[in-house]
Amino acid sequence: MKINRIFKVGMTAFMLFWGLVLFKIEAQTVTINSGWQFILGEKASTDWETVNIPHTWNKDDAFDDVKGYHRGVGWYRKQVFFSKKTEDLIHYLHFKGVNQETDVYVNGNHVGNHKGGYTAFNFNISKWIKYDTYNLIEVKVDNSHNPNVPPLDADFTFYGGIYRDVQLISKPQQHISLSDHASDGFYVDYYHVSEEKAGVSVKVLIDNLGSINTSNIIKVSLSDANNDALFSKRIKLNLSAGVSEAINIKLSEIYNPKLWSPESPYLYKLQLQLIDDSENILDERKQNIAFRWVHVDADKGFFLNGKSLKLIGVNRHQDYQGYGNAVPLELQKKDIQLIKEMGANVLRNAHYPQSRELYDMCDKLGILIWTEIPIVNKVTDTKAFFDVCINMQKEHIKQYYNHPSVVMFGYMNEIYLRLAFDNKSIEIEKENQKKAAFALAKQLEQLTRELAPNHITVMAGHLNELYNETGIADLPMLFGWNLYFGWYDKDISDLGIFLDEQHKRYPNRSLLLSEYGPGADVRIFTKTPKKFDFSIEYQSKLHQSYYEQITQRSYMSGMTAWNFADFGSEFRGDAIPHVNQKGLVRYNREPKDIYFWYKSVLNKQEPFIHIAANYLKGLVLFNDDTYPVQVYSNQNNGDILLNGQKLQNVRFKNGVATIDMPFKNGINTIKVISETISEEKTIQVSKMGAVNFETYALLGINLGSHFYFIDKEHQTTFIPDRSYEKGTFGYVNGNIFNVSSDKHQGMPYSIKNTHLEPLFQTMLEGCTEYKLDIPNGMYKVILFFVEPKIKPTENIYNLNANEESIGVKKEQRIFDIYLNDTCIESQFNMAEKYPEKYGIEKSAKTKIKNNEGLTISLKPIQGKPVISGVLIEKLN
Ligand code: GCB
Repeated sequence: MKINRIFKVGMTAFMLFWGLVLFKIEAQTVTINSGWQFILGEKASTDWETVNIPHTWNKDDAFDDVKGYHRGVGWYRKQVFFSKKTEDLIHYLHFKGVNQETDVYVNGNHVGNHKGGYTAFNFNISKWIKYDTYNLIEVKVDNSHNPNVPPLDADFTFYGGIYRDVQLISKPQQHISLSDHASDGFYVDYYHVSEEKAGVSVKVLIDNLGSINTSNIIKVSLSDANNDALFSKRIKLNLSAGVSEAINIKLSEIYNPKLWSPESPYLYKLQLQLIDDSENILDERKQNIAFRWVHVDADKGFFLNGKSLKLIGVNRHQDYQGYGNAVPLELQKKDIQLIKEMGANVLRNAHYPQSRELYDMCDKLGILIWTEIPIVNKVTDTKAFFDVCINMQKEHIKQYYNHPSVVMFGYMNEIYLRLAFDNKSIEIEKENQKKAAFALAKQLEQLTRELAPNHITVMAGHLNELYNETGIADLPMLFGWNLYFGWYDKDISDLGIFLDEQHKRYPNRSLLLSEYGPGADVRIFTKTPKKFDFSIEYQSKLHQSYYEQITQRSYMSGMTAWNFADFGSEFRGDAIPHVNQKGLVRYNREPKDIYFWYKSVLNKQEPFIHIAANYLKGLVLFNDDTYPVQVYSNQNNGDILLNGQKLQNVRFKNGVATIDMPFKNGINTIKVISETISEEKTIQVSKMGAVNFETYALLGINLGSHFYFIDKEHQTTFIPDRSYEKGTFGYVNGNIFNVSSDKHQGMPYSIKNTHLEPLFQTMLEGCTEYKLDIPNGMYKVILFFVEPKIKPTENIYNLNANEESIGVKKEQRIFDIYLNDTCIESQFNMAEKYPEKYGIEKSAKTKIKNNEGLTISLKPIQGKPVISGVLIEKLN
């Protein structure tokens, strides 16, 4: 009795502490996202926090200055009340996405394990449930590296947690199956699809989990987009106790069906009902379906409904600034809207299946989908790994099969990437790796063709002969090349040359450009865009050229830009560390200029003009210098006006015209007038003759760099460096420091203690004198330094070969720092005094007199001095 009371009191406290909600469950689907208890690491009695799903434990630590992020275990738990009234129902826990291995327990009983972070799974938990009381659901999630679960290695962050909805699905004992790889329990196929007629057939799986035989009816109905009924069919079934049945139902053909396409995504509605002998509806499903057919031709590219269609679109990762992968669905849906507005007709969900709700949107909006599972960079040659991959592809195909938007099923990305950079394994090991990847690809290809016979099978590879040599590129129906000419490899113009050569060598292989694009940071702009400088201009240049090269080649099925949005990749040291910045929109989905350029070439719906000057903040020009501004439009031509004066009439070729703007000092207004619309933008420009501080109080210079860098922290734009000429400023000696001769990012690493990577990463080396002919007065001078020679991290995406000048140990460089004759720091030795990759600011006040200007001297004691930036503020 006493024990019982203590228990009750304990339970009440326990329940209050957990903030439980009591709800009654009937035959229904309930999303149980709120009020979970969570603990990072192993289960403990204290330190649980309350969280809501979607949830990840890596939304912050994957972006901090500390290397790595928590890859291990996290526990979730929740109490759920089950009423006795639901005792006859079958209860499933449905997880839409948990990264990456999950173990589920109900009242302490292990109900199941699932491997793989991007597909849904169900567990029938009925036999462990206690009624008229609370039931403890515990979920152990583990995102540790597991050699038997893909992805093993990839350029994106593997955020851990329950990051998609969790549902409790309660069904009568006879229901449309939930046990076939967490699919919807039915598969829609089409027969005789043509412009004249089209038919639908459906395979439905029915489970009778009760202990008696039943007689039921399965009813299939088809209606048009206005809900007007077209056909309906009822089939009688005798279901034996404890047995699952598969029923194939063929509906009559429709004449003159409305075909589905990006311009006209017409959807029909299919409804399935399982009915008992008293005409009660036991279970039902609804699915939008569409009539369309696709094929690829090695010479003529991609065809939809028998007509050639150049696929042009984007790849997408699912994460979002501030959320990791636990992104509210509404935000994700906006992505699909943005992709449609851009005019894209294709979306590659790279490198894993994404929320099904987004596929629903693509069905409705008319976006074709390439969907794939995350077997990326390498495979493990074990049966366990192969089994997980096969199961994952089964789940993937079965769960996504019915979406009309899904036309391509893929299963591998750049599977030879690690092998190509492997300089540790011996030849025989490499041969084995080649064979293992090929063997797995062969199995997955066969499986995909069997399960999805009306879809196109796909795979993507990187720039390497291995895909040809092994023959892996000829397994899928369509092979995607991920090509980064003008970024990781050679020049932008090499794209077409490479593709033509491939097409000639492999005339029967259908090709698509599955990835391309440079990193771009909206804080960086330049008149002289270069490879790896992260400027918005280089992004525009590369995308525009790629578009031209692909659209000129009819054998190319299409192109999908890498990437729709910037995304998290923890090990990266780009201009924003831990983020891959190749997005057409930023990590917070704010469009970069290039997004609008795509819109101008792809979206012909409404007249559109965009002046690509959103990010030209703090532009400084010397004397008569002009600045090239791009205008994007889907119009034929337009008048360009600057400050009310007509400069010229331009023709928009491939959506773009570039105009050299003779800006004046101060605010400038650019106006573009086309036949139907006009667009205006103002931009603040400082014209610089002598360095006189008349038009600005702050002068920041990005040393060793050709680009402007907008720095919100110091409220200024650092301007490009130059060699000294009397009357202005610049370096007297020294060289631009680059870890790689053809890449212009200086050092591609995350720098601790700062967000100003583009300022620190680029620098001058061996500069002992830097002169600024500034007028007399009091100044505050800040100098920026970082030691560039550090241990390289293993980052094959940034630089691949060619890291000539990166040292393996920190270099001792010791120098004195002078402002004119005053030494502000002696024996400056970064390697010794500061942590690795640490951004250092040295600040001092100095008085300039006798028109002597300012000379910054870095007097070497050992090694060559380096310096990344100068910021000068005139005090009086
Ligand atoms: C690739 C990979 C992709 C990377 C991308 C990049 O080829 O397929 O996962 O994120 O390159 O940005 O380097």
